[in-house]
Amino acid sequence: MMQLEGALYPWRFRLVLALLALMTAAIVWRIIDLQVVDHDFLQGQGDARSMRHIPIPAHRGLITDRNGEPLAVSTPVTTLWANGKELQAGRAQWPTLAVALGQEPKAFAQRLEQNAGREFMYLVRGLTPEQGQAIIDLKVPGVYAIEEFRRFYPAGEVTAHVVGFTDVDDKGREGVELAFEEWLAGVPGKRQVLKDRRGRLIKDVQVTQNAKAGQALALSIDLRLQYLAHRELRNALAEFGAKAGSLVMLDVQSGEVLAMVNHPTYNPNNRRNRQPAALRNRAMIDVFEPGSTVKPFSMSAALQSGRWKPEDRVDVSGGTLQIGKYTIRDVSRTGGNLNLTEILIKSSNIGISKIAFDIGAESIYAVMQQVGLGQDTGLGFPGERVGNLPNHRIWPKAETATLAYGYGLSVTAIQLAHAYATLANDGRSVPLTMTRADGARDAGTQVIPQDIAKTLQGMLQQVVEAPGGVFRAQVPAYHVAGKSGTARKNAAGTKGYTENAYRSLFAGFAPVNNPRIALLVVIDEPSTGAYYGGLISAPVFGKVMAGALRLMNIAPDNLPPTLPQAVVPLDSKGGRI
Ligand code: 59J
Repeated sequence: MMQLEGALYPWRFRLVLALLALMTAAIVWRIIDLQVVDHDFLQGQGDARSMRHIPIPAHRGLITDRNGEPLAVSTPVTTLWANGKELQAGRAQWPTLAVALGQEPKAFAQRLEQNAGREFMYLVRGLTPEQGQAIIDLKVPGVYAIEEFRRFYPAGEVTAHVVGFTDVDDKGREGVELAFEEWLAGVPGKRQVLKDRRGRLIKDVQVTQNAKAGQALALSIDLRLQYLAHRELRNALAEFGAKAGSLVMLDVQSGEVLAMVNHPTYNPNNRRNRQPAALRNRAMIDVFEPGSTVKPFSMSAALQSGRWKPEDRVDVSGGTLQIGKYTIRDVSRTGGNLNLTEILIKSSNIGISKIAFDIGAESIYAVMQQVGLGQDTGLGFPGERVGNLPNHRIWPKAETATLAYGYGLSVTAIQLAHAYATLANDGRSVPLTMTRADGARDAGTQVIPQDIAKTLQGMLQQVVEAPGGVFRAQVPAYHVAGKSGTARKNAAGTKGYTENAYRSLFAGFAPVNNPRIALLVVIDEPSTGAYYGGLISAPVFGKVMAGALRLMNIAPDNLPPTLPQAVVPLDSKGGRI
């Protein structure tokens, strides 16, 4: 066939061959041209441009208090960096750049010289986008910008332990910022760009994936109450020369944490000079022996046993009670026969111990467990401790007594506050929450029978209101219930107790006729002489509770009876007739 065609049209066949040969030659020439002649130039061009993906930072969710007050805000910032090698080309502009950055020109030039060999150095971080653009507009060779977000904490040290903070990469490191990381963080996007060899952006090609912003989070905290608590605790610590302190305020009905403060605290906006002691959210990560503040729960076990009524009496004379080699003491040495309410008012260790011997430690253990002492709160807060409520198959007498008046177990402040909230909520335990409880609420679990909870509320009201009671916890126009505690601290590294280091506590709730707020104040190692919980912590309780009841518009349950008003007849213009 070929031959036949070739024979038929010889000139056409040759023409096709010639054309093919020409085309092949052209291609070969082009290959040689590209691979050999122009090689260096093209290699350079290829290296010089490349498609890269760079991340688009996602906006981190806003954290607010329960009323929408901002507690953690992400603002766009510009970070300027420089390529030390490229900088050398624009030396003449260095002084202008230094002034624009607010730096001393000589020292600045020296720094640039030192970094002349480096391809990356930070010039300044966290400028406003306007400030950043103004410097980019100077067009100094080798100066570049990165867009970032920076977290700002408007309430600073007042909410530091609750809110926590993020690291330089905007990731949650502590507190709510860490606990709710997934909720807050969002997902970074991707942008395709054309960059040169030196990483200089030549062209913004396209956004391949939009950043997905994080979600906002409303905490249960009320910033007004938080400020109030912060101030009163700080003042008390200064007045009594105390080492540290915590305060926890709970909404009795919803389980919401309304305020949680600790001292010492820190400014989360300042990344430098963070002292480990100041970072501690003590209310959740420090455990302690609660001492006499647990006596109401031991008393609950007594009433629940059916063997004890509030008017029953216990002989506490002598001021000491010997249990083997172990001595139980009443610091107040009241003596005599005390009824159950008086045992709480006088805080008699002997009285509650004798009751404990009668009802057995198991029943006290059960109540303490059910109100959450030494139990997981379910909050899942970073670093939160569970504490320890020890159990025994057979309870020795000494352990029985010390459990009843608050030693040998360890709790966190949040647990102790929760236990009082349960008592205040007529014995119904509602799970705690750090976020605003909108709408549907967990009805909770009845852990103390309602009538017994109400009886205990009345007894604790006497602790505050009876003559010789803890009057410093009182609040004008409201009935308050609560219990003080003064506990010797463990001597470090021993099983014994110190002679001169105390923890002063007051826990309680109000208004007694319809309890709404539970409050715990813990003050660590007061040093100016006084150290009783009723003297150190009760006044803080009283002031903070008074402010909270007013700020939350809670109706008073203890108004003085209105005086009869003299009726003065007035004329139509309001004047006296
Ligand atoms: C106390 C304890 C330590 C541990 C004792 C306080 C014991 C005990 C061994 C001596 C001061 C003090 C397990 S006191 O909280 O009884 O709050 O207003 O630390 O008893 O056996 O110099 N509280 N406190 N006890 N330990 N172990 C009283 C009482 C309490 C008061 C005052 C005076 C203690 C009324 C405490 C308060 O109710």
